[in-house]
Amino acid sequence: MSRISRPILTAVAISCACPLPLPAVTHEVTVVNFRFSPNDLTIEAGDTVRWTNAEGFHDVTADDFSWASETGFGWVYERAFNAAGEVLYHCTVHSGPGQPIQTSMNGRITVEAPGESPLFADGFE
Ligand SMILES: [Cu+2]
Repeated sequence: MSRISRPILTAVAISCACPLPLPAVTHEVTVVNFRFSPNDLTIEAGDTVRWTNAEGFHDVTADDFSWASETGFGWVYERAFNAAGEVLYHCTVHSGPGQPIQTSMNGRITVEAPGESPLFADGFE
């Protein structure tokens, strides 16, 4: 081993001791029977949600209208969510922004900050 390689290896080993972010995940939502299924998702920042319209004439549109799929039959739309917070969306054909997800064609995505764990979230609020 040369004189240079050991400090470099040490530096690499130290940097690798930091917790690594979880790999991004794609969450599937099916559009069927005038509903988003599931319509209430919790994901980590950086994850992707993919909506598949399996039935009917619909779209998926952010309640603040910052993004939207096409409107029609048989589309697939996916989007990554990188900022923590609550994202509300709806189908413009059958509902509107702010309608209840339980009874309307609306959905909610809760985006948690990286490393935020449900195990600890309750105890420190
Ligand atoms: Cu619809």
